[in-house]
Amino acid sequence: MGYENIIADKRGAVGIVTLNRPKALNALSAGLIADLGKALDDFEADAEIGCIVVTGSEKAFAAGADIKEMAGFSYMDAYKRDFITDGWERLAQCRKPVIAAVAGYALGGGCEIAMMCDFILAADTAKFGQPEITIGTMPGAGGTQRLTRFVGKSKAMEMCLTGRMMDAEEAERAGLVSRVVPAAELVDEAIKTAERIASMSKPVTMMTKESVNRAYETTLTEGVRFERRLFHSTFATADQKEGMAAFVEKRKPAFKDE
Ligand code: CO8
Repeated sequence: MGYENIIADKRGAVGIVTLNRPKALNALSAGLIADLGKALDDFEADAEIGCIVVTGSEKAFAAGADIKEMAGFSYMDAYKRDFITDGWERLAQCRKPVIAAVAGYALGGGCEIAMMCDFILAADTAKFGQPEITIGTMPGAGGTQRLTRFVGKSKAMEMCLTGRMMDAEEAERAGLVSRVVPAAELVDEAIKTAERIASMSKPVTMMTKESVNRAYETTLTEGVRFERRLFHSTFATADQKEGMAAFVEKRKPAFKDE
């Protein structure tokens, strides 16, 4: 799995994507986004993989879209290639669970792709922000929408209008990240968490992810109905039989992903 802009690695049941453009603080060039999309396609197709981790470097998860690449775009350049939907949304469309492990800068598109993952584990060095306003543009990969859902209107509005960064502690308080860990432990902790998720029944983790995500798309009544139908469908799986039998027999379940 050789890529120019990322490192894709498989550790047991966990797929790991490390964004790897260190000289540009992992700025999200078209090439990087294409590499990320291909790696996700491979991990999704690999039946062994039950969870994916996306991470960057100690200094930067990603410092945003590649400013040098897009600086000269005309409106027509952006419109014709549907700049943003060409590849970026691949992460949000993953069916397998994806964890963002963020150290250092997660700015602009970097913050946006972290928010496309299912949850964010942050190093104590993490800094989140939507600084597009400071370079004469605005978030374009869901920043105004997803950040608002994570942290509420007031904080999202302040961050998008001023470009102010949020540190890891504030991000945890605001609900943007699930947990903060020491920077030196970030990747190990993310992999450990991913291994735990991957040890569950894979189809049931996918259903659970689908159901949680539904909460962002629908009313409470419809969301609960959707959840109920998926919950009922777990009783058609061999893994539900195995999981409950193992509990009763006081042993570890051996899920078969069926
Ligand atoms: N794009 C291109 N190059 C970048 C970017 C970027 N976003 N960020 C950093 N770099 C490059 C720098 O140009 C520099 O390269 P060089 O050495 O060749 O000059 C190198 O990375 C190191 O950067 P700095 O010297 O600036 O490092 P500092 O430690 O001094 O500063 C910062 C770190 C604060 C992160 C600073 O680099 C910075 O402010 N970067 C830009 C942050 C930003 O504005 N991000 C938003 C970009 S716009 C965006 O993301 C829009 C998203 C919409 C969706 C996009 C769809 C494609």
